[in-house]
Amino acid sequence: MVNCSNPDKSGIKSTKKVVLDMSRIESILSVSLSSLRLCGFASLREKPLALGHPSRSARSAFRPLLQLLAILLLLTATAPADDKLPTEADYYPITTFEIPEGVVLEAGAFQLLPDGKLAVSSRRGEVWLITDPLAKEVRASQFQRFAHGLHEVLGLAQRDGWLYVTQRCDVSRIKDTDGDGVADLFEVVNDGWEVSGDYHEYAFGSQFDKAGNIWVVLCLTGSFDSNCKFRGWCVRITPEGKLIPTTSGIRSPGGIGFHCDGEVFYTDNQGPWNGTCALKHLSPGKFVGHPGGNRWYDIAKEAMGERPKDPESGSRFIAEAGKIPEYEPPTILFPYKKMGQSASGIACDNTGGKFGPFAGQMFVGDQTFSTVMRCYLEKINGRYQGACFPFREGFGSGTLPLDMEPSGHMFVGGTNRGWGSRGSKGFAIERMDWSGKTPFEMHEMKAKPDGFELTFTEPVDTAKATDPASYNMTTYTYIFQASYGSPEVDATTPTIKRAVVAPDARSVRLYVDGLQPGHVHELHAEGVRSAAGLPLLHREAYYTLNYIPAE
Ligand SMILES: [Ca+2]
Repeated sequence: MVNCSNPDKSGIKSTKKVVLDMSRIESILSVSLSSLRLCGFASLREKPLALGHPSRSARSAFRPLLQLLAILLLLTATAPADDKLPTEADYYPITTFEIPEGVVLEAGAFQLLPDGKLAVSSRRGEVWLITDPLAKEVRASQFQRFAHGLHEVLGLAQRDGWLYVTQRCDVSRIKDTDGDGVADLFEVVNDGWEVSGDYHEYAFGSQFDKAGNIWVVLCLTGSFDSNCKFRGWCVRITPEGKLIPTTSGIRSPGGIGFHCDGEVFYTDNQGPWNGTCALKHLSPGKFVGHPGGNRWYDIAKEAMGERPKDPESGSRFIAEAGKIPEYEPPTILFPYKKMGQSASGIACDNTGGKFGPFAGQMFVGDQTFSTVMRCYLEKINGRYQGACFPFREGFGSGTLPLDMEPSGHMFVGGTNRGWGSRGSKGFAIERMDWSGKTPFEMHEMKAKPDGFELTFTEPVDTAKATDPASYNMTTYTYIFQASYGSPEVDATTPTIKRAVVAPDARSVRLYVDGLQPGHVHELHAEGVRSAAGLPLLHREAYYTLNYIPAE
């Protein structure tokens, strides 16, 4: 096979080793065949050639010619085959908004308003309104400043004509009472937590849940400690403005949001008690891993009960989950430097197909990699777990907030102040749209008692998908420890015994010997092809197998 770099790694030309494989070469050459047709190669024109699929007779008739062309192509291997393949941009183009000159709009949160304007908050404490944010091009003239003087707004929600802002020190609500387009009424809704002035004490706020609450995740004071009230906690702010301590164990959030079923999740970042970045489920009464903030159980007893036992440093997530009833292990681990380095905003595709084939799935940003990842969640033994997949890279700055609109458009905000990012701009506001074309992707990765089931967005080439050699799987986990981060540990290599393709060619059952509870199962499906001959747009998946289903 032609072992090139993933085509979505934009700008990286493959120089890796090239091994001959006729089926792949034919796929490369389908383009050449089309070119020959265009050039008036008469006998080819008589064959009913579908683009990308030379018929069997055409293949045998022209095999010597194909082989010659193949050798020529390989000899001039400076033109990698992957350049001919579709890219992420063919399916999910990005539109970059022009930000007014002189404005530092480090995006913190989005909220679409009933009048169709998009509110975007900034880390510099401003709120801007963007008129017609779904336009083909969005110009600086469409921006108007609505509020300023707030403190690092990382949450927006709207209700009854008020815009609710989660800022570092409180949840407030603001309103334009005289209709001049600028907020003039500011009210504190709740300020029941404290700040010390430490730069790390971020407060990320959700939109409203079904009961009308805003959920706020409060970063620790730095990485290890909680120097003032409720740092390291998730709290809910009720419609009446009351604060309810909800979940302990937070370290350093990068975003908060809802799954399509209304459950609340946040992202936490690599550091103490977090071997790598992760998506975590926020359930009332639970503890999600970092005990630094647990000193506040004394004032949270009414909602939370007694302080849970601290986890044992050097242990593993699943071992501690077996010992500490309140502990909720990470839902999805994002392997460090593979999927990203700084997990951020969360958005769910509840558009019923307007954003493409991933309805019901979750999207999560990564600030360092300037990406949006995709997550498939399922509930096993009453707890969420699932797989993450690469989805889209190439955003302009460090991805922070994501917001999916019912129309099927996703707004993506960026900032890289404090932490560098692959996207080199200091800040960015962008929109990701679905082009209407369906990418060939792994759609879901479901845990089974004896392996996994993969579903695909397009039918697969049955012969290739049935070959266990089309797949490669390894497993590993992370140390659950008080010191910073963790390498991948406890690595194993399970055996994929059989791969069975369903009659509709839309799914494959992988029968695996050696599943490891508590491990990430890293799958590479390099050999899989669609029935139309394309490789997967993204060939890797990472399933966090906390629990193996009984059936
Ligand atoms: Ca006003």
